[in-house]
Amino acid sequence: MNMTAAMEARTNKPLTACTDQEIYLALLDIVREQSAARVRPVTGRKLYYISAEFLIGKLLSNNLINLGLYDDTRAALAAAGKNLSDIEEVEPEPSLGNGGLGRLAACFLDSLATLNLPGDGVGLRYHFGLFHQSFKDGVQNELPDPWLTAHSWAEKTDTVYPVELAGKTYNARLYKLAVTGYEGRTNTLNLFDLDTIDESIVHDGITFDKTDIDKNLTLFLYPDDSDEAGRRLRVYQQYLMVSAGAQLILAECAARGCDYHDLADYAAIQINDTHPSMVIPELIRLLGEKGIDFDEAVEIVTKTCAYTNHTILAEALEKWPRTYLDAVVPQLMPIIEKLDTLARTRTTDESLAIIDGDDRVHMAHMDIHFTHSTNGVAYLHTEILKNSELHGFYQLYPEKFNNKTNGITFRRWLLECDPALTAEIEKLIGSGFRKDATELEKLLPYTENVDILQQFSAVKAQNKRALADWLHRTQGITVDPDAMFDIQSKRLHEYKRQQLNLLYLIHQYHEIKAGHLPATPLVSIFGAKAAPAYTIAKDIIHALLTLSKVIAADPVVSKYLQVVFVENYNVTAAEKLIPACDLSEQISLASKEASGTGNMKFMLNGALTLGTMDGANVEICQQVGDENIYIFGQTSDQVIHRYEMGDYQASQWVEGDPNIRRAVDFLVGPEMLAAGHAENLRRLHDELVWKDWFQTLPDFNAYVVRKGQALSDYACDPLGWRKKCVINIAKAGLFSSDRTIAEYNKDIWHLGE
Ligand code: F58
Repeated sequence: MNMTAAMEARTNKPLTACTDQEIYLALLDIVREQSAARVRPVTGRKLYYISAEFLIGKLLSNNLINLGLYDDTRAALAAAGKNLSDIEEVEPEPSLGNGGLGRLAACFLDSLATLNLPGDGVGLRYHFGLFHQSFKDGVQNELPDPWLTAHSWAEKTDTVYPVELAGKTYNARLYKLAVTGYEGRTNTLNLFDLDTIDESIVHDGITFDKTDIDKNLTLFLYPDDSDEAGRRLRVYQQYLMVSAGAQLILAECAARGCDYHDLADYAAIQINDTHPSMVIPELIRLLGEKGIDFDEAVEIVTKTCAYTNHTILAEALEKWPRTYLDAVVPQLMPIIEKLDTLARTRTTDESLAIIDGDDRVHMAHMDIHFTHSTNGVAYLHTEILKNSELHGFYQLYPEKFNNKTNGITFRRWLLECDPALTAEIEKLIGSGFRKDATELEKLLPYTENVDILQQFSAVKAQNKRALADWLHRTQGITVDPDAMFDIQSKRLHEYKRQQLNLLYLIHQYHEIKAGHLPATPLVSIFGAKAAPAYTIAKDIIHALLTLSKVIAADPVVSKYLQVVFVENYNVTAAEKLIPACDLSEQISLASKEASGTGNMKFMLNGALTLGTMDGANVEICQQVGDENIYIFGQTSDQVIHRYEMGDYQASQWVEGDPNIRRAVDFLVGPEMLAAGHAENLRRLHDELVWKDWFQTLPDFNAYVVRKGQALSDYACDPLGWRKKCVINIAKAGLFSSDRTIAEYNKDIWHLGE
């Protein structure tokens, strides 16, 4: 396509005379037209991936790549003296997700369309997303994160479904967002919203009246659930999503000739974690309205639906008090009760019941009983589900359990975010890896070639300079691109152990002051949002921001160490950080990170992993070999054993180890108290000394030693380091979401058949 002509046909003036906004709108229009041309008819089974989150990131460049228009667009713009990256900045990032689970959903949509599989997403059109994070006085502040503009990618339709909430009928309007595949078909992300939402009710950050459902229902993703009104609001949201989603699914299947008895031949529904679990009783209810009796409806729904578990943290497995469901979705409670009775005919084990003795409804239990597949998201995670967390269910339904190790789309996480690396790879092995990621292994023979290793080093250096520029421009932060870049970017959670990294940095501060200089200057970069009501997580952010100030003010230490906390970490920021990373921090407490997907993105972009044997790190280690990854710390068996013994006392580790004591006590020492807030720092200190639920201290020394090794390898043997990086890139093929989706399709969905 002649992109200059196509754009100018829409702007009605030469590109040279257009603003970035005008060019953006012209490109949006071209992409819409081109994606529409790739919509294909559906035959056989179609997937509906229902998820509270779709963390899709900006769409312009991704769509241009997938439609094969990227290079031509860049060239056409360059000829007019314009830059595609400036045009990209016009686009707001959609705030439809939070973390790994939401980003996974987005990668899956990309792979489904790329593999030419019929598969749509179903979710909600949040107006303000999770929140926009800003730092004020060293503390996280939450603000709305607006992204909807008059020209949003999600298009309003005339389709409206009635949804009954607490006895009142609401109209769920459907918005459709085109999902383009790489040289593939176009699918749809279906997002529901209410016309009555009133953004003006939000005040003082992200506060609003949680009871005014007409006006608030789709304002925020995961509204604060620290009070009852907030928890009920989440139930309202979930039911809006599943009821409208179920009506859409039934309508689409009926339009293709389904008589509802054969629903499973037309639809496969993947329940992404427990937020959409009410789709099970809702479908049974709707099938009942179509004249299908309860027993048959249960059978149909079980055959149609499958469930993915993303966590073993008990507090994240939703259990709704029956009183909430009675109040918000009274039409579902009789069905959930019948499902509970039916489940009890299959097992006498009370711990597997749907409704427990305290009248709480266990959403995951309903999923496992009444879907045909339950999967974990990495080998280790699935083993832990089978052998401990969900062992009773595994004994009851061994055939339902399966593993689907997560993956990432290489279109966004290599082609789009790292064009320099992509070009380097292409020069060596051609472009086959774009479609078949395992072809990256063709890089392996080049790992002995010094010239080529140096070229890879040059690409990394270029990406680090680009990150330094971006940090300077957008956050006012200056970093030295010649230092080693060490990055921990992910949701803020104690199990992910940003606090372990914090203690290391304090340790290094002391070591440098004592004259024990590190092998290389280090820039430690963090990106993370803490849930607004998660106090300790916010204290960890505060401690890192305070330490950053303390180090920057020290003329000696600041020559070797810098701590950077990127504000408002999101997909756009990730795309800048990941290509520039040298050392990727994947340091969760073994057994707690279900998979991780950031670990895969960093590896693919030529960073080495410093990590525990947790989640997909285990499989990364298997792929690259022990010598090309920095593994440390307790194994999951050791961790689980320590929990079982119940005798872990953090204070003994503090008392018994002078280095640990020095690092922990520094949090409440004069330097930190002078720069930060005593209340936050004391609370974090006490948490670590008296609780440390995620066993940071037992892994502290191993972490210090292993990280020291990584720093010295990086500084003393740059070619050896680069060789390891290229091996990581070459072995990343397994972690393509195309592979993951092909496995889901083969084992669970059987789409198009
Ligand atoms: C993540 N879960 C897992 N949950 O933590 C990660 O290991 C995995 O790689 C990823 O899913 C994809 O499988 C996750 O992102 C959430 O964000 C929860 C949503 C509900 C509120 C609490 C956090």
